[in-house]
Amino acid sequence: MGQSINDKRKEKGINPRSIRAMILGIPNVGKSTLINRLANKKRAQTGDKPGVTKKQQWIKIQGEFELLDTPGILWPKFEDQEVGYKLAAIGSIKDQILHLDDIAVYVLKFMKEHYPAFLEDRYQLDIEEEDIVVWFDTIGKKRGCLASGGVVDYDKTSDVILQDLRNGKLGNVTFDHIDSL
Ligand SMILES: Nc1nc2c(ncn2[C@@H]2O[C@H](COP(=O)(O)OP(=O)(O)OP(=O)(O)O)[C@@H](O)[C@H]2O)c(=O)[nH]1
Ligand SMILES: [Mg+2]
Repeated sequence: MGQSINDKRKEKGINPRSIRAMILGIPNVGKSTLINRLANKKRAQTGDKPGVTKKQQWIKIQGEFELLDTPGILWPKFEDQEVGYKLAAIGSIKDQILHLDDIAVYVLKFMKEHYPAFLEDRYQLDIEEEDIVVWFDTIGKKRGCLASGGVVDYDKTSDVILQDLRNGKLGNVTFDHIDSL
């Protein structure tokens, strides 16, 4: 598209213009990483949490091609609570403003329905168990999430479950299936 514009400018004797495009999307999905990869240089800051890019930044890719890195954005209100849980689970919402135990419970229930074998593999859970607290106890003990007195620390356990999910330790999980869109 840019080439044809620049060809016309050239015919008229006007200097070519840089081709500029904007990269945008929800937080923490790899926008800045992609731009760095295309630029072949670490120009944009990246990190495994949302809100790493704080302001817009033009980055030269090659020749007369530039990409605008932008801070991740979310829409103001989630029409469906489940959308919020999914975005929280994948790390697109700051953990500090979430109840991580709620998110971890959502993840476990989702995995029970869609990926039971992954849960059995990683934590050797009894998939038929109805009481989610028993699962938390099993995972907490297995992963060393213990408070003084040897009781399971549910906050730490929630954190471990989310880290395992985000690091791919629970397997390749997708929260949106084509048939559910
Ligand atoms: N496994 C994997 N991790 C990736 C990939 N792309 C990015 N990441 C990681 O995902 C995390 C987020 O990457 P960023 O590039 O900072 O994401 P962003 O979309 O710019 O995030 P904000 O600026 O916070 O909106 C970083 O820890 C990256 O290393 C990928 O293709 N695969
Ligand atoms: Mg970024």
